[in-house]
Amino acid sequence: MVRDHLTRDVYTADAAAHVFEGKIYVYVSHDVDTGVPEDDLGSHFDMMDYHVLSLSEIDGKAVDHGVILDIKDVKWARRQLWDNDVAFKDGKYYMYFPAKDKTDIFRIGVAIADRPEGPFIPQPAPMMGSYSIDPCVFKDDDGTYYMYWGGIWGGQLQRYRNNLAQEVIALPKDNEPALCAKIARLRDDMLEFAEEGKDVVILDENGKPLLQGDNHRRFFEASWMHKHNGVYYFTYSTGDTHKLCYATGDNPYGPFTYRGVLLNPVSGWTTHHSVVQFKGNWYLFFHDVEVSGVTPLRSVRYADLKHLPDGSIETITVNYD
Ligand code: FUB
Repeated sequence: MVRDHLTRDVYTADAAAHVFEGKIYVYVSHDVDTGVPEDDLGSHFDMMDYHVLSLSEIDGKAVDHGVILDIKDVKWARRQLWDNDVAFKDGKYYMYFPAKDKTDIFRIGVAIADRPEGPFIPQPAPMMGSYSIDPCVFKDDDGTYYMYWGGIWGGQLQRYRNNLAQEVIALPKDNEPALCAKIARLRDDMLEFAEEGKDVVILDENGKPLLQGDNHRRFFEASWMHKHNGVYYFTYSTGDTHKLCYATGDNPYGPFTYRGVLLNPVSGWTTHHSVVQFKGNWYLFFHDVEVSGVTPLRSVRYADLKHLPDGSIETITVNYD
């Protein structure tokens, strides 16, 4: 069942849903209309703060806890607070967020809170060696935390190879292996990477890496990781083909094998999500633009997610009739 939007009072996107203290907390980008024209770099996603909404019951009313981090408090950041994620460790909540720095390069910052609803206090500088967008932090059963991140086009992933900025900025050719999302283990203090970022490789049915030209299946942005029955599910957006897809593996680093579509295209250009288990059931949180009718102003909603006995996931479709 596809459920209604969490709120119509503010525009919300890029939902990162987690269960903390028995409630679902949905950390969202806060879309606003600042008049920036739409372009292929996503300049119109000109967000300046984050909100978090909570649900005590899956069909309850969402509570908007208001602004939990404001760009004016992030000294290194210039603009565009895009998708964030939050992890809990040893009594503290750690928010990971991308923003463009004073030179218009995306970096990933960390902000810390004592409560799931913030306020989050940013660290004075972004994470060392961080780049691109869409951080997602996954805690494995052994207590290790990993960050997945990256996004092409406006997300600037094509500027880097092997974690190094390139002089010539280009995507791989259509017949070359696709640019991958990145993964790195986090340091025990949660503030920095503990290792170099590695490629999150997605293989096709023949065990070959997906190609850049395979834009109905290759990675674009919006990494998320969840684990079900011991299987690691890497889910992501295909960007210009507007799907959420999933790939499975037997460890957090992969490689992962492409399995199918998780969410068919929704209204609006972007598609971005999270997967969470609450009281024994699984849910997909995502956004569309049914409320506003325009791509830059998105609204988060959610749907039941079903893992099937063969390890696949039932494809979700929003019916706009
Ligand atoms: O919200 C800005 C960007 O749009 C996100 O970082 C992408 O994943 C896409 O949802």
